Amino acid sequence: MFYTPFKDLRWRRPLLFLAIVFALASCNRPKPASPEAMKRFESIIPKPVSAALTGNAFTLTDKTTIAIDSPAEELQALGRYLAEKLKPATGFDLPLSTGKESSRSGSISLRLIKDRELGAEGYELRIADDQVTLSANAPAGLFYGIQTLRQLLPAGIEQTSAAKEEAWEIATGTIRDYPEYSWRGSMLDVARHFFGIDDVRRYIDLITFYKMNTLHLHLSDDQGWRIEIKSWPNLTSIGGQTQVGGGKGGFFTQEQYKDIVDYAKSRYVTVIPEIDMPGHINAALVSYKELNLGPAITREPASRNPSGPVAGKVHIGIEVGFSTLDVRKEVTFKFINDVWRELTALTPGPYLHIGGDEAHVTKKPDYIAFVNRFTEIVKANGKKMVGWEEIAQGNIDSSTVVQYWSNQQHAKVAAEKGAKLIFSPAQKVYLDMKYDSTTKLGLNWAAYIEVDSSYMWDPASYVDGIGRDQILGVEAPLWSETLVTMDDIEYMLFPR
Ligand code: TNX
Repeated sequence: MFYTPFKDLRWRRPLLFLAIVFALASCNRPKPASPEAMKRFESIIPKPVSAALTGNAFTLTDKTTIAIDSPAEELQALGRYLAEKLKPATGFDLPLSTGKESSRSGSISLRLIKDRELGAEGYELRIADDQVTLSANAPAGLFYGIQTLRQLLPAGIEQTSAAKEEAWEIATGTIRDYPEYSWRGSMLDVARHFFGIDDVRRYIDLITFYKMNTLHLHLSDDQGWRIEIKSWPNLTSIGGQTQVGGGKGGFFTQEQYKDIVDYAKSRYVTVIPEIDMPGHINAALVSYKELNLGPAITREPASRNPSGPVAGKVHIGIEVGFSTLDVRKEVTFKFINDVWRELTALTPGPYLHIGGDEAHVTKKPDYIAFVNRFTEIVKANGKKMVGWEEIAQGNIDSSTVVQYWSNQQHAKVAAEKGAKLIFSPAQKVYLDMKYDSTTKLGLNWAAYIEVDSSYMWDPASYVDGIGRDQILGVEAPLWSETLVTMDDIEYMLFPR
């Protein structure tokens, strides 16, 4: 006979006890985080204010729930957004539940709190091995916390169809984050080459993954006019019909543009419309001859044409600085007023961007008078004016936002006049600059911009005498002279 401890009563009790302890321990025992999960935790872009690992892992499964502490529609929409983002790759249909008690083991809970330090866009993400808690003062903060959560999961989570992942693991710990600047933007040039609403939506999704909140759309330039203006229909029926290289161009109807603005809003992005004036305006000059002062395409300083204005020729090249509105004519201001009245009606955000760059053939006094008059037009529309750095030459004040791109002198003058600045130094953040001399797309007039160079600079110490208080934020423009497809866009955008 063998000796069987289970039949021996003296053994039965302690063994049973051990079995129970073991069973309990193995189901509650936190799983240590994998090195990959810890690495993701430490590589969030942009870098959070603080991120402290605690060493274990939370695993997303088909049993995970999304718990929302309030029935408010905006929070419910954020819950749905999170579920939608997690579904394609995992195949999980994570249910939403509402109410404070719904936050429990196995949930990712979203809640509003009061935490002064986090401000309007900050969040705190606490990841325990059995539960994730995302807290913020306002919905925007929860939205940014969700972006962090996406970055913490294995990269496969971004696939649009079922991904092979052994475990959807997130390292445990606490992340607290809030932005250094309120204007975190990118500009997309839809004028040189036209990009339609699906591309713009995707662009919005891409920039929000990195917590950007501003999309500046460059809606007009010499080569094309891209937004329907009902009172001046030729702008799109003539001025919108081509692009660099002579392709077919295109434009947004006002309905489509509204869709973009609404979509952006659902992603906590403000759209800034730019109509570039008084230069970069050939597409409008081609559309309406009364706006011209002379032959539209000339590299000579513009002079009044004695025989009256003539419509220009379409421009499909990439040279800049040759066109100007005739800013001494009232019809020009009727045009400007009509355009901005219609665009203001499509713009819930506070800013209108008037361009103002490289007006090389506008006489200087005319340019200054133009900027000054524009200040009034923008105010009359109840908005704030944004313009490229050259507008610093006009009577600007603290309500004006000046976008610095190349000339530090203009930036300094703007700061002295009390204006706020957006920093877009071409040598650092012009995403249309080539990475190096072998890059097939892009230009190189400002610099070759390698990835490290685009990261290694600090706006607050970039221009002598301009500190953080005067800087509203940073914006990376993507000019599209050489970009034709969404793939081209993404190649230049990432990883910079
Ligand atoms: C300069 S930056 C421009 C654009 C060009 C860009 C190309 C600025 C305000 N004007 O018109 O597209 O360079 O890099």
